Parts: sequence; structure tokens; C-alpha cells
Amino acid sequence: MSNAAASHANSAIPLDALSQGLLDLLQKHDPATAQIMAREADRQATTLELIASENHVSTAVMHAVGSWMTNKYAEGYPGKRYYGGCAHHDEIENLARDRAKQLFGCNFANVQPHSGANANIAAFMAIMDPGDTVLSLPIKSGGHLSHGLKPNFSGTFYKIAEYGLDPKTELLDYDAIERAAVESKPKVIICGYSAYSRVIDFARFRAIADKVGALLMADIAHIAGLVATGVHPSPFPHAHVVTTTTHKTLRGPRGGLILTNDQDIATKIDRKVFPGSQGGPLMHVIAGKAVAFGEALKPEFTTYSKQVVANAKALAAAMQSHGYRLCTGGTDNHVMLVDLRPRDASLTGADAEKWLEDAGIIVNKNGIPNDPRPPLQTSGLRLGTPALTTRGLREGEMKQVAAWLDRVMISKGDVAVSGAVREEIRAFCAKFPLPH
Ligand code: DSN
Repeated sequence: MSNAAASHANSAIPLDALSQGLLDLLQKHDPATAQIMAREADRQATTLELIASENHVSTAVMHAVGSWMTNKYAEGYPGKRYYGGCAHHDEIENLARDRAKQLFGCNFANVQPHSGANANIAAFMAIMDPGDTVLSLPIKSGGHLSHGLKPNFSGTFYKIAEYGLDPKTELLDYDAIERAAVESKPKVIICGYSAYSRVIDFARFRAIADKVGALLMADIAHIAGLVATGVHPSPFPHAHVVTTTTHKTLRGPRGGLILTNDQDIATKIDRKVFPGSQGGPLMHVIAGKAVAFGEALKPEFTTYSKQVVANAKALAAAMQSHGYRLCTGGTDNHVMLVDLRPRDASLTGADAEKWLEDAGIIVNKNGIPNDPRPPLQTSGLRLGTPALTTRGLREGEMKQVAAWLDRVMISKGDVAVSGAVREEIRAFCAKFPLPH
């Protein structure tokens, strides 16, 4: 057996046959790459992934992305390509588009955006002119950089007006958002966030947009899988345009997606994705999107999505029982923001992220609303349950996960503690293999 294969075979969890075959092939072809990839496969199999925006795709999605579909230039759209030989690429893109429309109950989908940020670039270009005003939640309050951060395209080419969270409840304050809309008269209002743990009232957002003559854009990147399964309310029929990534709760390959029911906006979106902001689509990723959307249409995915939320509620309650504060008091979805200070005022997100990684728990530091600490330090952690739920963990295991989180953080990076927890987690992960 190759070195790469041997190094993985020593881990607690074996790879699926195709992945092991890939490592064996790479070990002969390019051992340096094989060794790195084997280490990453091992890391994913033997650690607990709590980053709210990550997931473990099925091997079917993974291998569709790693296929001969990568070999084609297919600039254009099905039936209107700039290259020959696209017949099967037309078929796969049509399949992905049809499944996306079915999944989200809308009549248009563009599956070509390379990422969520790219989807947002094309959506902005389709519904606004440079210099127009966007009203959005800033990143420091849980928004996304592509919704108006200064160094980003959005903050560079558009005027950004901000709404905030209620400083006491940390919830969206719809009356205040309405006042901000009346004052700033935006062309577009954006809802949908990276670190907001409560249900978004899309109907109320649409009423605010209508009042000021704005368009409503919903970026559902984080909650797309929950929306697709009815576990979170849909932005349709309220939003004029919906953007998302495909790799978070939706559990597909890394990529973006744009949806609408408005024919005029749809036509503009197609033009602004290609040739407006991208060249050749990543057809191998579109193949992976088709597979993932097919999986998400199955009843098992609804069961999965409900469990993601049940697990998040259980994890939130367990963290509270250890003395941590949950922003907004808890969660309705897959994500939660944990304020570390009530447990120990000296704890920072940056320290916790590092100590936890040493122990085999992967999280990201995250500012909490009105965080007095800078973004690379923070007073909080963002935790999410999509990946753990994919592995089969349930509410009972969430208590164990919270106990490990607390033990490591409260030890303040004691290497004996993180070493002991690392071994416990390695053994635990063997009971919850990655999807095959
Ligand atoms: N960077 C992603 C996240 O972690 O939420 C958003 O695009």
C-alpha cells in the first residue's frame, strides 16, 4: 500500500473506495500532493467540524466535482454556447437548473456563479447601477462582506446605508429597519446573514421595501438547506432576487446560485453572470450541484434539516448550562453566537479557536454584536451543527460536544487537557464516519 494510503489506513476512519483509489493513484503520480490530501482527509475524519458554513458532502457530490466534467469550456448557456461539444454540459446544467427551481419553488435559476460572493456581484449588477444605494446589515453585526464592506466590490461601487440589531435583544428591529429605509431611500434592501440565529421575516422586509420603492434581495447562503426543506420560511414570494451558496446547509459543492421569479430580472441576471462578471462556468461544480440538489429533494434531506435545528437548539442549551451566553438567547436555525465572557471574562474567540483546534474541535472566532474586542480577537465563537448532523450526531451527543468545548476553553489551552480531549474525539469520530 502507498505511503499516503498507509498513513490514512492508520487513522480511526477508513476512506470510501473511490477516495482511497484517488490517494493511491496520486501517491504514484504526485506523492507530495497525495501526502497533503491524505492528511486533510484524516483531519476531516477525526475532528469535529462546528464551523456553521461548512459541511461534509456525499461521496457522490465529491466525485462528480472531481470528474471529466472539468475538461470543458462551456461559456454561454444551454443551447447558446460559444464552444462545440457542449451537449452533455447543456444536459447537466439544465438538470441542475430544473432541480434548483423545484427545490426552491421558483421559475428561474442560474447555477453558474462560482461562489456566493460572485452570485452577489451578478445580482447587484442586474438590479442596480454603480452609485445606487444598498441598505444592509454590516459584517460587524452578522452581515456579509459582499453586502457592503468598504474594501469589497459592494462597498467600492455602491453607496452603503446600514441597519443594525436591537442593542438589547440582538434581534432584527424591523421598525428601525423601516426608519433606516425611509431615511436612506435605497434602491435595494438586503436581508440574509452569516451569523444570525433567528428566523428572518421576509414578508416584513418586502413590506418595508415596497414602502420605499426598493427591491428586496435575500442572501440565504447560510439557511438555504433549511429553506429548501421548509424548516425556515422561504424568501419567495417576497424577495425579488435570491442568492445563495450551495455548500453550507444545502450540503453541495462550493459554489453559488441565483434565483428569481421576475422574468425581467432573470434575463439581466443571466447577462450579468456571463459575460458580465464570469467567463467559463465550472461545469464539474455544476455537475456536483445537480447531484446535491437531487439529494436535497429526497425526504431524507428534510429529516436531516430538522435534525440540524434540533441539534443546534440542544447545543445552545448545553452551552448555556455551562455558563456561556447565547446572543439573542438561543437559536432557531443551524447557527449560534456564543459570548464567552460570562463564563470567563478573559476568554477570547481567538484563543478559544486555537485551543479547540488543538483538541480536534474546529470553530471560528466571531465578533458578537457591539463586541469591544477587535475582529481578529473577538469575545465570541460562532458554532453550527450542519456538519456534525451529517455525521449522524443527535441531541444527546450535543451535550458531549458542549462538555468538550467547555473543558478545553476553561483549561486555557492546557496541553494535557487538549491532548486528552483530542484522543477522546478521535475515538468518538470513529463511531460517526463521514458520509459514503
Ligand atoms: N464566509 C462565509 C461564512 O463563514 O459564513 C460566508 O460566506
